[in-house]
Amino acid sequence: MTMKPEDAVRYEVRDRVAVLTIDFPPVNALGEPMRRGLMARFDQAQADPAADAMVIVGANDKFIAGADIREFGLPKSGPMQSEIQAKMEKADKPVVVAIDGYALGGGFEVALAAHYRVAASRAKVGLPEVNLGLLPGAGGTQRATRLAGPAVALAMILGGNQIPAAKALQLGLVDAVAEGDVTEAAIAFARQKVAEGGPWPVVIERTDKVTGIDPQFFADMRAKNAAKWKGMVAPFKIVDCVEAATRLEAREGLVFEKEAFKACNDAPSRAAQVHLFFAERAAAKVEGVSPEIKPKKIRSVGVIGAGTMGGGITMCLANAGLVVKLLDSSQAAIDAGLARVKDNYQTSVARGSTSQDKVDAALGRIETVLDYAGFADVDMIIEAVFENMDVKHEVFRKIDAVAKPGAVRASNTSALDIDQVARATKRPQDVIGMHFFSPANVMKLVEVVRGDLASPETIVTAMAFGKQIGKVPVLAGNCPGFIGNRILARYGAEGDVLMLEGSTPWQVDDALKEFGFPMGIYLMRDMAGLDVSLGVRRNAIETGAVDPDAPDFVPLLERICEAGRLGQKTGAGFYKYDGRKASPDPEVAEMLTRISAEKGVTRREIADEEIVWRVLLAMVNEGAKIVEEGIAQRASDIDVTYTFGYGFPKYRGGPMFWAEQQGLDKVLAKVREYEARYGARWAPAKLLVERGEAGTGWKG
Ligand code: T1G
Repeated sequence: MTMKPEDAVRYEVRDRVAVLTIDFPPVNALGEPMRRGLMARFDQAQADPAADAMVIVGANDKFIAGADIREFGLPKSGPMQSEIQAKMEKADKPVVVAIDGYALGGGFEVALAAHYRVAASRAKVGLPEVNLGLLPGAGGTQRATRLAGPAVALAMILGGNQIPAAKALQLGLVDAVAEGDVTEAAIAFARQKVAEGGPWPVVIERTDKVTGIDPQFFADMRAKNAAKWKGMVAPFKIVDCVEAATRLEAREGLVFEKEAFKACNDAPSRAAQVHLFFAERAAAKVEGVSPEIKPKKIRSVGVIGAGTMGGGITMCLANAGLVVKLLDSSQAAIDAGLARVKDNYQTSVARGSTSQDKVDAALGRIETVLDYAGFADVDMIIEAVFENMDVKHEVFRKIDAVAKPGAVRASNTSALDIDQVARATKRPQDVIGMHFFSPANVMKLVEVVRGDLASPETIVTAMAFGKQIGKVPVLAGNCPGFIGNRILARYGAEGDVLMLEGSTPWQVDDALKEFGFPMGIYLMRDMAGLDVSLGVRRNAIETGAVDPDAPDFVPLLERICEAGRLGQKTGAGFYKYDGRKASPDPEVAEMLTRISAEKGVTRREIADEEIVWRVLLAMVNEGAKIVEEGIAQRASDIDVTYTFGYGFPKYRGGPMFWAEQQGLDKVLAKVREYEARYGARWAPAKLLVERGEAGTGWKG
């Protein structure tokens, strides 16, 4: 039952100021009932002789989260946001918004149509539509530019980030910041403006920030980002709109923006990125666990291993406000690890992505310990030690000796069997995998790996903890490679067969880059170091996951490593290097020719399209198997994993979403074609057969 408009926006008058309180759970999004309520209450305030001014505020300490994303793609009804904004700007009483929590997207666009903006000191404002493949479509590109200038507007809209109130005040995006109750502050502010008398400032009519702008500024912005924005629509349209604000009359600019918004909304990228918005939130939900089971509170964490991963994890935890105790086996190892952490922080400060104050505060939360006894009081312990089961067992036995009962014991292992790790401790129910991705202080994805022995409480605690530290957690079952690396192994093997048949590392990589990946499989391996890939391969051969005698086994990696070529760090790998510059290497092409001959394969020209389809369908088919085996809770979790951890382009929504866009019936037909040509490795997943034959999406 939809909420009645009069309930979505409450009305009262305090000190001759009409206070319109938006209360539209869960985030005060601008859904139809809220828009109707806002319009009705606005007219009421405008006509109310007892009100000399009006304040618009959100209930539950938040203003407005933006347009209601659930309405996208649906026929619009009720008053349009632009109608409400036009009334606000024409009002003959001062309109003040009181912003607490956040004012985002359409929410901040409502604020920009007010005469004044008062923000609580803890509030944040932003125009994050670009994260949905969109742009601010209710005047945000025009009003933000006219209020703060094109440089600030572009940074804010292209970045899609949330700007703290103090910074927003400094940028001119809000007029005042209130330490106390922001509604009271806004009422006082409004009364002050009434006393001063009008006219009241209308942002869209301002010109001081948009005159005399050099058009080269926008051309440079497009050129600088052309590679990064390739395949996307919104970023380019955002630059166009901000540029339009500097050269068109206000109303023309709004029309220009409306057309640009439509182009973004109609593009496939909007559906893809809205899918990811909801998929990311769905991924955080653990199916089949009673809502009675609550996550434990995590306030302090012990990290074992001050290496690259341990250091990155430590930074991530300290940045999230947690007390971190970092342990390693020697003071020298700890000092080296801490030095690396401080270097990383200094790089971030130099880049302007954080402040020295924040870095100092984070460093103040990091303690170093040489003895496990230092972990006696922590709520969680994360080990990031060498990937060897004996080493893990030794570490978990030491944890047992000191950890308080119920402390969560997490392993950062990227491939080992988490149940085998758990069996080494007296409290296997408290053991969970938390597979971070390097660099751990940057990469958003964390795979929470649940073994059979993990308790539901441990699982929900680890998932909530993933969000608490600003990560995107995905729950994974305990199988070789979990979700991400299991799929990587499958499509990496398909890339190898493509090379056996006639392709090259650079052709495969270029085809994937053209599709939208920032980097191809082989360049990525060269950068990680081929000794790492070789170790993974040897492990797969030992466990029987890979058969080196199989006709489709391609020993190119082995031949390259035997030639002492271990990737970028040795100046040669799948590519040859001039410093960091990679280029095709005839030596590798020659190796491939020999391998094809040894295998009796006649090499052929392979089109990029075949490369993309075979690599992507290898991902999709393996992803479907992972879902049907229960290793992933849902198909969209595969999309979250691949877009947040493996470089799959967000504007394509992830491999499973991409497959749905092609049509699962077409995908199934293609996989069956490959199965007929190549045999068992292309046997279609049962889930794909069911959905492909039914012609539905993954959910059925
Ligand atoms: N519309 C509909 N539902 C939304 C929503 C929205 N804008 N934002 C959040 N939700 C749901 C979300 O799916 C989840 O639902 C619940 O609210 C809690 O969300 C014209 C066109 C506001 C910072 O992009 O960034 O305005 O899972 O878990 O961590 O120019 O939600 O409980 O069923 O994220 O406290 C622009 C998107 C829209 C902001 C809160 N605005 N939202 O974070 O809670 S486009 C955005 C967020 C637009 C205009 C254009 C965050 C949050 P469920 P949550 P949170």
